[in-house]
Amino acid sequence: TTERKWWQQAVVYQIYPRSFQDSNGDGIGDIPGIISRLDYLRELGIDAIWLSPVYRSPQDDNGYDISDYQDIDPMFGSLADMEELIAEAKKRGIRIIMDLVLNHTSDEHRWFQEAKKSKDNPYHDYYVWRDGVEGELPNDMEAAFGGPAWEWVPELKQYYFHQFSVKQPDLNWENEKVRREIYDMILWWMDKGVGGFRLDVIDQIAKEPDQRITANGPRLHEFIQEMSRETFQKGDLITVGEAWGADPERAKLYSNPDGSEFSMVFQFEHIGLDQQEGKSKWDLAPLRLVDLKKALAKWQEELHGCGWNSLFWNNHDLPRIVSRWGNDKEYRVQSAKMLAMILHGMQGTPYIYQGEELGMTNVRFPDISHYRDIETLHLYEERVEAGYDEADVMTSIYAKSRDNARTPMQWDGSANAGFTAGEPWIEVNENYRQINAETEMADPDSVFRFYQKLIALRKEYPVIVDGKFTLLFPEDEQIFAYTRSSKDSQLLVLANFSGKEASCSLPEMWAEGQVLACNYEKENSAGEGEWKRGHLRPYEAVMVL
Ligand code: TEU
Ligand code: CA
Repeated sequence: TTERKWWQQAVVYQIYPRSFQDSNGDGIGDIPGIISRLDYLRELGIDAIWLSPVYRSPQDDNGYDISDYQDIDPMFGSLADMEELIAEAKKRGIRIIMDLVLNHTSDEHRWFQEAKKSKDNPYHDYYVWRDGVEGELPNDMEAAFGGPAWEWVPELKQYYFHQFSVKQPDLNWENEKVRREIYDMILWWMDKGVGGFRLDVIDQIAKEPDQRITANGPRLHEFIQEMSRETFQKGDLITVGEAWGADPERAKLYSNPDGSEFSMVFQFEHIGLDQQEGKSKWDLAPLRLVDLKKALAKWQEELHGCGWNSLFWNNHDLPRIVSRWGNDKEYRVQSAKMLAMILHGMQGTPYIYQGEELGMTNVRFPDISHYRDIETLHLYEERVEAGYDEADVMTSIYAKSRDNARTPMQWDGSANAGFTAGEPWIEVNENYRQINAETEMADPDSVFRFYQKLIALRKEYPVIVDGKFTLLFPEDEQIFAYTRSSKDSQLLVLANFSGKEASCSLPEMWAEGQVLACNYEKENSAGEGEWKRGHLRPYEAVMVL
């Protein structure tokens, strides 16, 4: 068997810098702010921080439009601040994972500024161009944030291709000069001591726009294996690719234990389960637990022993899980803990998104003027103009806007939740007086303390890292239960995913067992969860060894 890698036992925390901690009163989170919160993260017990982009950027897509990969945007601080963060985190046993956006740059990147000067400029073929006639698009492909995927440049009588905003021109990975520049940049960050990389929309770097192929192009794994050989494999890094188009077969290549590509990928099969078939995330449909269990179980079974899963409910693009699939009203604490246990009991590397460990919820701003995200604003414009009922559009936005994840981190009950002394770039969720880190850390039965316990359990019980996953009661519509088994140890995770009482007849072997964690147990009691009688209270969850 291949020896265990450090990131197979690690837990990663994602920081969205703009919303984490402001240190200079401009209402925008920054790197010195993150440094001031490293002790909080050490207390939580995490091993690495995935930092959403802090590079120089015009901020059209909040930093996922990079204009200089080797400089820090002044709004977040300086390269010296970045080097201090790496050093301070290292002192606390925490690695820094940088977010690499390699599918596209900002149109303000010097490469694009050069490329659009002329067709024979040495940088022209760093991007994807098509000759054409104004008003006659090369094809009818759409960009993710609205409008066509082709933008006309009159001086060149050409269109350039952009899968995201018009200010995010796609890079041409067929050009080996592009690949070489990217590899040199990655090695430069590795020399600075970063512990890993998250690769933005990495399955979209191999594309064939004329065939309308925008992901999983024929050369994808060739490019990834070359990048891995030329850079990652020269260090002891964690690398995680964002791959919306991944399936288990592809993931076996991405997360091959031989290290030829990445450590793992973010796949999104479970994330797409509460939307109408063949439509967008804004076209809501209720989640069916049986579908969720089937999707997650498939990934657990298919990658066991021949790949590696990432485990996540949240990120900066997703609504907050306690509002999405838990109950953020009368069962906020119980359901947040239940969701955490289901995720952290599975095989893979768990990711915690800032505020998830506090049970932070979605936001409901009074109207669209309070929203900031380019994707949300485009959606509103598009659907209201198309005649959708404005209340229905807001219902979709309340459920799925990326701003649900981007309201400021709630540190305490003081003004702006302690996030900033100035005007925050986006308003703080008004429930910050009840839900904040200070309150959570003072309460032994808080969501924070439960996450802390789950993280510690992963370090203490090898079966949580290595054990084979087996789903129980696959057709039950309330209970999510599974076992993890290794040669000398068995673990049971048993959870009521619903707000109503549930019961099940547990296999006899589970009549006894040590309760490692239960979300109804009071920290200071030896309380036995109700699970022995196979009876589960609303959102009750228990982990038994
Ligand atoms: O996201 C990829 C992506 O496709 C998402 O934008 C997704 O489509 C959407 O958020 C959910 O509908 C990555 C980054 O995570 C995202 O923040 C960037 O906006 C995007 O790439 C472009 O870089
Ligand atoms: Ca700031």
